[in-house]
Amino acid sequence: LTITAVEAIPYRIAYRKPLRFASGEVTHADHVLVRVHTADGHVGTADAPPRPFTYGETQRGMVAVIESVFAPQLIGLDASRREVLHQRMHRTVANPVAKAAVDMAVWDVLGQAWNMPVTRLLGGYTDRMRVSHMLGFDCPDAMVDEAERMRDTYGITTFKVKVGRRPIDDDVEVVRALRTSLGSKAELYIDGNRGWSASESARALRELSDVGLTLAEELCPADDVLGRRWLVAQTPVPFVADESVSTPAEVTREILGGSATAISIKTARTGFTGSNEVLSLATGLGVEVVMGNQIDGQLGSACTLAFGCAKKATSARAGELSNFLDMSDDLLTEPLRIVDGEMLAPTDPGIGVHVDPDKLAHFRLD
Ligand code: MUC
Ligand code: MG
Repeated sequence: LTITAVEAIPYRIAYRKPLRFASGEVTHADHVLVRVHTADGHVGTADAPPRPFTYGETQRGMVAVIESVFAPQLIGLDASRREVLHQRMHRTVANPVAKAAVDMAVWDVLGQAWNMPVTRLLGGYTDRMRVSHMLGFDCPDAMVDEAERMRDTYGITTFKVKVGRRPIDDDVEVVRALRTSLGSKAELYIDGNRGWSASESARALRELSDVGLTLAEELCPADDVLGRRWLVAQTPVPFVADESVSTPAEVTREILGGSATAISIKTARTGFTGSNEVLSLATGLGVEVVMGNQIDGQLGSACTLAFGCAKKATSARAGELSNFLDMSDDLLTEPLRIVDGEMLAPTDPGIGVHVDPDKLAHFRLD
């Protein structure tokens, strides 16, 4: 399983409609496809979505760090020696999404070589996850229409609502409208992407106290250290740390510091190996997790699904798996399917999905 090449292929696929949220907007999947080749002919594949507004990575920067720093460190190494691989990559600080994609591509190689789905290698807890759909900013009517369409077409009944706009009343109105339209059984939670101050967040939570939210995510910045602790101490539902926890150490800091009471796990930023570390920390510290979405395409969503299905704690809640539905096209030979609000983990060896060479040739930018 000697690694012979690590490719970083930039590609661009348009979204049918942009996803807007408090820290930015995404109109195109300007991602990087990472492929790890081994001497015996295995090719592991994973996806790296750059999020400059979250981690500072860019598409060109990710290609550069993978080709010029990681590839020379990894070529010649046996793919099964993941600890060596990680120690080498971690000589470079930051770059979480580029590292995560290399990690997952290597797991894909191992699954293929050992003839086993990665989700089984990681734990094999269940074969399916319930799906949560993320609703980007729009007017109340449009957000309600989208939620109803997701429910009627795919059976999805869990929704994460983007908030963090000013004045806060606009978002409060949206969440109320969703509750009215979807009824008491639908699960609703909010994600502010750091858009509000701690006091605005507290006011919004008070105004929404009768709406029955199940989670509140990154309503204000973690860097507002005392304000955020003050907010979390009065939040009646788990307060999810997402972009404030891109490493295991940050998980420890946010939880022990009282700045979060739940963790969003994103395979796009911690891969499979780092997500395992984050999950162990979260369960060890006694806080809940949710499988988050980095505005992933189908390959990235398949990775989230593989990890989510592998463990009891990650499959307990609905995972954010559906935003690929808004892309105008994708790279896979077989599209992922959502039926009755659930997704089934792929059963082929490795990550278990396959890139269509013609689609890649069409969308690649290099
Ligand atoms: C989320 O949960 O915040 C939006 C920006 C990003 O990096 O991820 C998404 C979803
Ligand atoms: Mg979030």
